[in-house]
Amino acid sequence: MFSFFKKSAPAPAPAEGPTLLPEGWTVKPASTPAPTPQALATPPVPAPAPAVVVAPAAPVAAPAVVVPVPVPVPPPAVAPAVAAPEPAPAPRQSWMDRLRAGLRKTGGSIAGVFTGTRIDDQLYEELEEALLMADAGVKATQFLLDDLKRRVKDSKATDPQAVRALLVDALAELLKPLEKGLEVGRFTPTVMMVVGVNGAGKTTSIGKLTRHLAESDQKVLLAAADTFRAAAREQLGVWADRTQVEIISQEGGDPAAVSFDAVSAGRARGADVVIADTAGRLPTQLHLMEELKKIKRVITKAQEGAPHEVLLVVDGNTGQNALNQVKAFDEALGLTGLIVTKLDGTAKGGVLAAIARERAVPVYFIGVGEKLEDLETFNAREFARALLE
Ligand SMILES: Nc1nc2c(ncn2[C@@H]2O[C@H](COP(=O)(O)OP(=O)(O)OP(=O)(O)O)[C@@H](O)[C@H]2O)c(=O)[nH]1
Ligand SMILES: [Mg+2]
Repeated sequence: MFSFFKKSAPAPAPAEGPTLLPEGWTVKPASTPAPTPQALATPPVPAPAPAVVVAPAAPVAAPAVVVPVPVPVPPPAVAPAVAAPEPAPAPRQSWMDRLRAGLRKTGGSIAGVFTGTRIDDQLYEELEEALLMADAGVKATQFLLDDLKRRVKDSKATDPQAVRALLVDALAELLKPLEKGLEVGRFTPTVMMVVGVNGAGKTTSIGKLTRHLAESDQKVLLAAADTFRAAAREQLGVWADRTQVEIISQEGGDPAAVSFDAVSAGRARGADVVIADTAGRLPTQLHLMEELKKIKRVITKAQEGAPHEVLLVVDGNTGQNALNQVKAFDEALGLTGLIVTKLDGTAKGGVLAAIARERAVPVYFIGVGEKLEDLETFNAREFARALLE
């Protein structure tokens, strides 16, 4: 059984202290932006503590305590590493079908390599070409080829279909380090910051994630920290409307201030999860990357140890470019997880292999379409099978 996220018991609460603000940054009760009407009819946010200018605040390590949860939550999504097809529960089976359909373009050209009758140099050359075309990148392609040749030798495989099955094993093993479930419940609230280039699917993915969380009785508060695009707030609102979700927004305001308010409000209102949606930007736009760093710093001022998750949303369609984004955003912000969207209809789904080999940031979710059910947890073997079987 697969669950969309893992709910953990709360970690011991950190000692309450004064609100720490970054250098040059003060928050006075009078200037605290009032929640907009879109912040839904909720009680006013208690003003942050009087401004205390402290620089620089020492980062506080989150307590590394993992407590088993005595709640009826299914175990984390880990598929047994066996070659035999494992029976999947019905919803997961229909996800497998969608995943398979979505990855057909990428998988088709790789699977085509195994239609011959002989295992020879030509097969390996064609496979190398197919993997490179799928944007697996030079390093992962080389790694997979070497690993596959070793497996073929060890198993004494004689027909190309057996080689294909061995490639499933090799790919599943390569992708395994990317498999990690999103965890909520250890911190109250669990604060997530979502970043990425323009149009990657940030807002849509937050909407889907929010629905899943809300349906599991998690109280979610959204920060519309994309203050550039008026439509962004409405877009979030469409998803939020159908749930018990609040949105903190301030059109044209400072995204760091909105994030600060949202985290403060989340704490005051007992939210389980606060998610900040940020505006799209290229990692080469240095001033905009600085702005993201500032949002992250200010979130830490609003809650010690936060943000607990810095999630990068990448468009799987962009192939090797997605890998470059992972590297650049990771260097700037220290990513904790990825959401890889638009794997439907792309011929570049091999990029996950490149990410696994070159910058193994966990992939929490993958998306193969625009609907709620098109975003699901990532499972390495499932992905390898959907791609190659
Ligand atoms: N085919 C497909 N489309 C997707 C997927 N995820 C998101 N989209 C679409 O991608 C488009 C952009 O999505 P947004 O969520 O607005 O992207 P964003 O990253 O928030 O964009 P900005 O805020 O402008 O940077 C929308 O039309 C979404 O419906 C996916 O997995 N597959
Ligand atoms: Mg957006």
